[in-house]
Amino acid sequence: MENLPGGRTTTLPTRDPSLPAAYAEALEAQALPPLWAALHVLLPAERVTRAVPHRWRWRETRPLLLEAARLVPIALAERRVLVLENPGLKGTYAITATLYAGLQIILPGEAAPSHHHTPAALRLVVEGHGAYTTVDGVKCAMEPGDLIVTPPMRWHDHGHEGHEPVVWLDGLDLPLVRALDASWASAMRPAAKPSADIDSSQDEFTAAGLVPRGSRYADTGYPQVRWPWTSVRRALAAMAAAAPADRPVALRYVNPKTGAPPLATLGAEAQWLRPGERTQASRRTSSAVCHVIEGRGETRVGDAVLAWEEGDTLVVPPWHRVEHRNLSPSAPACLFQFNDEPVLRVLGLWQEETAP
Ligand code: 1HN
Repeated sequence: MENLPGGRTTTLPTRDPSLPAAYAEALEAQALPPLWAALHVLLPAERVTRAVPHRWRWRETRPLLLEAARLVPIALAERRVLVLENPGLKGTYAITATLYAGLQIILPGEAAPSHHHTPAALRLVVEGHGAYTTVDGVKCAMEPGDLIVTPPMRWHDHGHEGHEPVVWLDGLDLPLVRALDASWASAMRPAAKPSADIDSSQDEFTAAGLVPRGSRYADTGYPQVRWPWTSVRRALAAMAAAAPADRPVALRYVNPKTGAPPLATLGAEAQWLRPGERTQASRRTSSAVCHVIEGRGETRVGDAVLAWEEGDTLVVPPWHRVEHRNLSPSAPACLFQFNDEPVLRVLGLWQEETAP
């Protein structure tokens, strides 16, 4: 895998210098570039990405978020977010060619107004208590480690009834949707009172393998929009207690009625690393954003070794070999990730290679 500036969005060669000048000009005048001038850039012999492995340390991003909350009124920003922009993709607001990630902060009493848009979004709560996101009228509590999804074109807003700043990680398919020229958002409007004060993870989807015969929630195609961290952690711990030591302990978040990814374009997973565990190296054609929910360790991504602790976020560009290590001799580590795997799969492009 190469992190080349020859990647996707740079301008392609359109001229063959060996052609007679008059002919080359005629081609240009007719908007007819010769394919052979660019064929091996369009179809490289080795996979190419401009995205590079990178880590954002929570101890560095946190004070900058708190400062944003002092400097920028929510009414002005609408969404108070510092974007995790890949250093190889400057000026794109993208963390990989397809994925967007940002850290959003909201203060007690603040409200981020309601809107809807074509990109799909998910939120993973990093710190703080008492905030909520309302998705299509359903009020979803936001506690540390909780995952909330806002599918395309669903109204959503954020509020805060607690006493300390709340920060979450936003993940969107925005660069992908922009590449499709399909990015659009409604105007903002003040949040309406939620129609349901709790979400289905609290009353209808409380146990794996059970789905309600009839639901009190509107049938939106997304029966579950919140996955509380307490449930996910309990499931990981049970799996870790039973699994052989050489089996990875990882769970995929799915639509509980269909088993499909939680969003058409975005997959999400939680992984439990036992004390001292080192995962088998593997690479995938999908890209991913990993967030440390608890613990400390290091991850090799391609040639980079990124040390991490609670609250840190890492980016894994496509086809980069990944190997996680929990550096604690006594405590587990929990990593969350979101990825574009569903897109690669539906296009027939998903591949994984595990080192022997
Ligand atoms: C968005 O709608 C939110 O609703 C956060 O909280 C981040 C980044 C790009 C586009 C839309 C939100 C976003 C976003």
